[in-house]
Amino acid sequence: MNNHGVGLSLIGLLMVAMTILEGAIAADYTVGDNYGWDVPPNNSSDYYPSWANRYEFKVGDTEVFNWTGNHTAAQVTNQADFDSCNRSDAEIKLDGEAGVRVPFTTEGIHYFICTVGTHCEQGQKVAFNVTADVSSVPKPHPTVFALATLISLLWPSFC
Ligand SMILES: *[C@@H]1O[C@H](CO)[C@@H](O)[C@H](O)[C@H]1NC(C)=O
Ligand SMILES: *[C@@H]1O[C@H](CO)[C@@H](O)[C@H](O)[C@H]1NC(C)=O
Ligand SMILES: *[C@@H]1O[C@H](CO)[C@@H](O)[C@H](O)[C@H]1NC(C)=O
Ligand SMILES: *[C@@H]1O[C@H](CO)[C@@H](O)[C@H](O)[C@H]1NC(C)=O
Ligand SMILES: *[C@@H]1O[C@H](CO)[C@@H](O)[C@H](O)[C@H]1NC(C)=O
Ligand SMILES: *[C@@H]1O[C@H](CO)[C@@H](O)[C@H](O)[C@H]1NC(C)=O
Ligand SMILES: [Cu+2]
Repeated sequence: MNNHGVGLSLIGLLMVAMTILEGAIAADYTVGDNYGWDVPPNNSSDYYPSWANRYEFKVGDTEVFNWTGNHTAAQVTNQADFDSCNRSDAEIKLDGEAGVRVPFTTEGIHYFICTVGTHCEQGQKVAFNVTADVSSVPKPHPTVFALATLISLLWPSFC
């Protein structure tokens, strides 16, 4: 194998490694960060949307609803029910008294509300825009691709 061939194999290896690595990265997100899952300050309807806007949720990620007191994390199926805080088909996810972990297994908008009292009307609701896990659409990471190309170009000068 000549130098160029070695360089090309290296690119291939890096691409495979990167695909495996990206597939392995799944994040946990605590809803509301340190504030947790509660009626937002000042009943702010913008509190959870602006929290959610800071992240890109992927299939394989996990949401952690963390709370003290009397709340639920309940999934509703559509935007109309979410907007109107319609609890009638809400699927309550509970895993103990103080919180629940919800892994995202599918793409799409995932809607959650609290079904206690008027908490939902007071802004305790959150929608996640969940997109495909990058590992299901394998493509080289731009940085690694650039690095691999650079290494392959410089390879002869290493010898
Ligand atoms: C709540 O609203 C009051 C009055 O508008 C404001 O002074 C205060 O900073 C707000 N608190 C939060 C946490 O947004
Ligand atoms: C939040 O909503 C509740 C119920 O509607 C109301 O009693 C309370 O005064 C509101 N709090 C603020 C800070 O607007
Ligand atoms: C959940 O909230 C409690 C306080 O209510 C805090 O001590 C704990 O660190 C939080 N857990 C996570 C995962 O954020
Ligand atoms: C609430 O959801 C239920 C079940 O999906 C539906 O039958 C009902 O019409 C909804 N109510 C409103 C006000 O949208
Ligand atoms: C929590 O709130 C619900 C109303 O949504 C009520 O039925 C229930 O008794 C409350 N639980 C506690 C422990 O306060
Ligand atoms: C969800 O995210 C995707 C990818 O970022 C975007 O194309 C789409 O418009 C978003 N959907 C909504 C309803 O925000
Ligand atoms: Cu609540």
